[in-house]
Amino acid sequence: MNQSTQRWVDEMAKMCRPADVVWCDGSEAERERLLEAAVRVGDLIPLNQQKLPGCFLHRSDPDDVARTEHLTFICSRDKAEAGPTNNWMAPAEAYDRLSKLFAGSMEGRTMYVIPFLMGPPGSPFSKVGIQVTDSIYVVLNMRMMTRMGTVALEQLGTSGDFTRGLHSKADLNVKRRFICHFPEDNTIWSVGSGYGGNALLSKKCMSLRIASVVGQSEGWLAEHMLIIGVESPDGDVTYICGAFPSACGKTNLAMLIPPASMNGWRVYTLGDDIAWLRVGPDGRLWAINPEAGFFGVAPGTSSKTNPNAMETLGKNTIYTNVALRPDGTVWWEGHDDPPPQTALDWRGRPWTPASKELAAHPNSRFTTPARECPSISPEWENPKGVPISAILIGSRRQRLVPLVFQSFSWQHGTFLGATLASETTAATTGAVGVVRRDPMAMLPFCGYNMADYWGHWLSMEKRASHLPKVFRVNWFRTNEKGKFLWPGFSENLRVLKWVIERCKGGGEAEETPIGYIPTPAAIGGNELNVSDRVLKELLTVDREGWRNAVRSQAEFFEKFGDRLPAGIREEREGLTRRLKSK
Ligand code: GTP
Ligand code: SPV
Ligand code: MN
Repeated sequence: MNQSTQRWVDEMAKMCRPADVVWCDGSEAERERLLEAAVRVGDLIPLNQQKLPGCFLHRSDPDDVARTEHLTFICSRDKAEAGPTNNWMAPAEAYDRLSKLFAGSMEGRTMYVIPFLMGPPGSPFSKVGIQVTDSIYVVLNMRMMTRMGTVALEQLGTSGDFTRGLHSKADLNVKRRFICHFPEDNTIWSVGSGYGGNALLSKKCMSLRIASVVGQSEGWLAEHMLIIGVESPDGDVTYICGAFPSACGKTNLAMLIPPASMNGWRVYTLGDDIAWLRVGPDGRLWAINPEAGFFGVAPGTSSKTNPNAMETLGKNTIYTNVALRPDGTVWWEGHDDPPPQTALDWRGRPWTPASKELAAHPNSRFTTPARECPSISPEWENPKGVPISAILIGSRRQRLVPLVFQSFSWQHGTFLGATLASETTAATTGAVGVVRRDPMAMLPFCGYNMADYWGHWLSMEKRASHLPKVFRVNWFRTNEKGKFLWPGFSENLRVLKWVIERCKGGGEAEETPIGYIPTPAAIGGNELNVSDRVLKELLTVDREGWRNAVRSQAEFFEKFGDRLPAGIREEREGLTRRLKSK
């Protein structure tokens, strides 16, 4: 046993005072034991094992169903390091306040020690973390979302270089909930929540908030991005990353199945939420998915929208906050099956189609191993990663933002990312449907000053000779009645096709003040169920609307004062100028 890990675990146990301490090895036998214990303490409900082998349901506390951004803190020594978009607490104060909440918080419970590896074994990209937790649900999720157990300790060897994650459900009281990150100590303390992004410390806490800081100092990027390989009919595979805010379509795009009209095309899944990108010896950006599973949004997932997910979900899956049918199977809004006559809703209360409330929570989720996905890429565990040709930056915008457009340059692409805004979703507590700024889909996940983060993106131009092309996409335009104008899902491949053509020097486009926009002919064609009028609307620049948008960007950028990189200022001036001229 590595001494620094043992010493740290002893220290945490001394503070939390668990009844016992169990080190996880990641074995099958351990999985069986954990599942049994989880069912015994009521963390998991076994589902119909004939219809859903290896599947279980978890109901979380009704006050604990999404990330709580207002209780999430970056605890850097200097407040300015956290920047104006993060909550900040001084490290000494955070340790002091949280120590009091952790003291004795595990009494009568087992403390599980979870060594985990983010990234493929043996990859130069990969990082080790150790999380201690008193939640069996968390252990079982971490077992799917990471490479857990002996494999991580082997990668660590005698090194003390690992992320220290302390987690306790404590009493699950939102008044005593904190998710604190200490980038200077490579440490995360999370108390009072058992929900996904608050409690699976490998995910947003380590792989984005902590990793973004490490990436800045080591010259790489930690991003809230999906990774796919798109095979065109000639057999060539183009790798693409996509940054979309929470619940804005990453998992769906990552598992896309081509529409019948696009014979010979194929999409391979590499990742659905997080990408780590490094400059390779060839001057390109290479990406890995540090995770090993999917923690996906259930509502809206069906054989029509996402058949690959539906197939993956049939076995070895933990469902969180979905509805339970009388036959021991699960259901959610947008499921293949019609609403059940009777069910138990996500809180376990009787539900019928006449009920006013939803059966599944809008942020209900599935946790499932990536390797079981039918579209998983043969390259997904390549220790070198895959070379990225394009980055998509997408969000939910009912108005203004066209279906797709291409940036003029890396600097302009960085500006498109920096000015990203999206309508809020159920993935975080608070109002839904409000437009907010969410740069690079990283607003809740960037572990340091957002202006410095943009500077870091801009600096990639000095580090890499062949950076990906950057595109803005928006699947979510609606008409006056709130109906989606674009069919989305599999038809999004039409957009990817144009993106790939652009990367290879082709693809018909028109130059506009905001970027290159495809001609309707480049996207449309046979069997697309969208009228010419609507397609034109999706690909038109509303100049007046964009002038207003640029004005509102000014207010956001002002928050960053002198730290705002010159490149971002230049792009804003450029856009303003282009929108003025004819
Ligand atoms: P996180 O896991 O929170 O990061 O979310 P995500 O970005 O992976 O989003 P996901 O793919 O799970 O999609 C969220 C919701 O958007 C689901 O209800 C989907 O059905 C819906 N959605 C995804 N793609 C499309 C699309 O192309 N068009 C429309 N209209 N809805 C979509
Ligand atoms: C998101 O909210 O972006 C998610 C789910 O992917 S969570 O793990 O809660 O962050
Ligand atoms: Mn996400």
